[in-house]
Amino acid sequence: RPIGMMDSGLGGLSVLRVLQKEMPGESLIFVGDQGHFPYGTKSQAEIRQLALAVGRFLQEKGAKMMVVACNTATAAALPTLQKQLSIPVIGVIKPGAQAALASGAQTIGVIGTESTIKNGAYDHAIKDLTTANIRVVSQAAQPLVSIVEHGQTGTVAAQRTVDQELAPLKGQGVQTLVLGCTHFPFLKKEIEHTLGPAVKLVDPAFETVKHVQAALKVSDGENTGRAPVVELYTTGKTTDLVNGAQLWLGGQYDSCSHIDLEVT
Ligand code: DGN
Repeated sequence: RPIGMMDSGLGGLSVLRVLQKEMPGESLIFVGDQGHFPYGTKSQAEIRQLALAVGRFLQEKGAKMMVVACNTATAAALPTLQKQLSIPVIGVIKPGAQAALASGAQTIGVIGTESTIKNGAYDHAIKDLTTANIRVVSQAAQPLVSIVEHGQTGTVAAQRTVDQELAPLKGQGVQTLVLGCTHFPFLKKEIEHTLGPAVKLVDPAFETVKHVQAALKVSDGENTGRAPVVELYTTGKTTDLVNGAQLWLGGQYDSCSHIDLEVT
């Protein structure tokens, strides 16, 4: 059975590409809820409703697990999804917080969508994991999401926007910065250029995939011997997801289809 994944858009592909590399035998079903993009400016209740609709779709498709490859949806909906779905659900925030703490930083910066930062999800996750006196400096950087979604990375305008959005983090003593939105690893070069080599960037995808591996080792002994299949679905335009998958997965997928979700 496949592993199900979701995001509001292309950001989730930054988690999918790591999963594909680390677990090449797994079939994957990815839903980009691009018809409802962006999640980052919606209310917690709306995000919960949408994430649950995607979760139900993945479950009906036979997914054995749901990876919420979206910080905004993880922050707003993880406990709801875990309660309402019968498959295990893994988010990106606890893994991201663990990876940030493992870097040994005393001052951790977090950038994310408006919703993730307002929710304080990383502050809580970090405080839950340690009693050490860690300073967390959070900064919403919502405009960076659209740059990635609209294929504008690597442009002068992208660099200018990253410079502007991250300016408040400068001079705050940030040693490690969590890319707390799955769209942001696709702007890694621009972010490195703005902050310089002294700031370590954490992409939660790597630790998230370790959580997936650990969960499957316990719950799944499956090995069908069949070639893995990667299916992409979008609630928006298929061309948008196809273009993203071409750019960020190097075209490594089998199909891309449009779906309408039943949002209740
Ligand atoms: N990729 C989503 C996240 O990790 O938060 C961004 C959601 C959005 O605003 N589109």
